[in-house]
Amino acid sequence: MTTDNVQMWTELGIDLERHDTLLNALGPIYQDIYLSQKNRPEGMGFFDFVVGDIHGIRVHELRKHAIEGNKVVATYCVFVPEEIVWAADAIPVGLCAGTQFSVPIAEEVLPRNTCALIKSSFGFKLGRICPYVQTSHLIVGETTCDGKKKMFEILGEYQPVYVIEVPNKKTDFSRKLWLSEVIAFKGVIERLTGNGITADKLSQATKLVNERRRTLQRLSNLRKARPVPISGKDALLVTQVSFYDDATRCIQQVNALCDEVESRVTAGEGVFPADAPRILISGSPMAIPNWKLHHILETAGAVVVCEESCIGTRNFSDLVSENGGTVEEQLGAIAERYMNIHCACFTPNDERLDDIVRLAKEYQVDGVVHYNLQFCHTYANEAVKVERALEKEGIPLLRIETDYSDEDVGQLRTRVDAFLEMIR
Ligand code: BJ8
Repeated sequence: MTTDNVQMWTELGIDLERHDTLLNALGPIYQDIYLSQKNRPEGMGFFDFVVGDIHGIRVHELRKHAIEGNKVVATYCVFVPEEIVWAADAIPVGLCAGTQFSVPIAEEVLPRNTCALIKSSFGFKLGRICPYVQTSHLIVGETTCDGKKKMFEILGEYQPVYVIEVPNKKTDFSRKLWLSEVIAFKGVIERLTGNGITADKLSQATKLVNERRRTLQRLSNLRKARPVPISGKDALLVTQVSFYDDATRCIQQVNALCDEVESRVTAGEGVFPADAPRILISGSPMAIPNWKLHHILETAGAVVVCEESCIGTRNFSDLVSENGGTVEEQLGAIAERYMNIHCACFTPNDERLDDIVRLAKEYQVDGVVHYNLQFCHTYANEAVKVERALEKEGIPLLRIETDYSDEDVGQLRTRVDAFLEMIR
């Protein structure tokens, strides 16, 4: 822990005692879950470094950006069009909300029977333990689920919050509403930054974000190989880091990692035996440092080859069309691309069922694990339809409902073992 960091955290109003406890706990967990893995690609060294310095260099970069008069915009959901933020010379940061540590703090205010992701994110602000939140000038929320949208009202008492309205249906009317929200968001960001968004800036931003999506697609495609050249845990970490690391650096690092992983595929080299059960995880997103389910599966002999979630394919599968010449055309392309995110907040959301079946086939999985954060009603209810869709295709499914605590790890291990036994 450098003096520089401590001074920065103090200036940001961080509760240093709590923060120390959090960082001191993260080290041994990371050692146990990540560094103990065998035969990892060398390119993961960069991502280990980023996690090892999770509240250091990147926060310094954001602070420098802010001190120079620019803005930092924090988000919680892949529905927030980050192209618009980049185009105004602001930096978007996808906030993590994947630790149990901040949950009891949030429960001082929020009801206990709220999903862990919501509680964890709120607890970070309430407990003043996240320097990314503290650095940001605006938090952008969304109306995706009831718990989140009501939490954002309370969060707004602590920090400026703007809520973008995501429709619940995909009708023509909803698409118009969404386009108007995207246009309104552009105005919000222009007012925040004082910078007008031009066609040129928006085009550059679109290309940047698309490029990051392409590199993540590249890594994802490499996981189709048998044997699998990279663990699910490592691939998950790469996506988690991509939410807050500098986009250009991230693209370079992911591409370097992909070059190495590609050579492994050519050499037929894997991190798990070729006959290890291949698993697709589908459901709620897993924010850093939520590695629980991947760790359980991969220490039970299975390998996670794909995530149908907002930390996986939903985040990078689709690109924004780069053909638009005017700002209006570009905003239209952005709105269209984002409406293709098949989140369970939509009704109906049959496209997600199609995605799961398609991905299960493309990645040649032996089974699907439906991951549901406890108290998340949208994904819990949709799991019924996922089950039916997979049953029709003869693809085995295990439904898991859990939170961020370690209390149910033993029970989950038993269920995972039984599932793997069945599909082997
Ligand atoms: S687009 S999945 S990132 S909303 S798990 S907070 S839904 S109660 S996270 Fe999500 Fe955007 Fe959708 Fe993706 Fe609510 Fe459910 Fe909690 Fe959730």
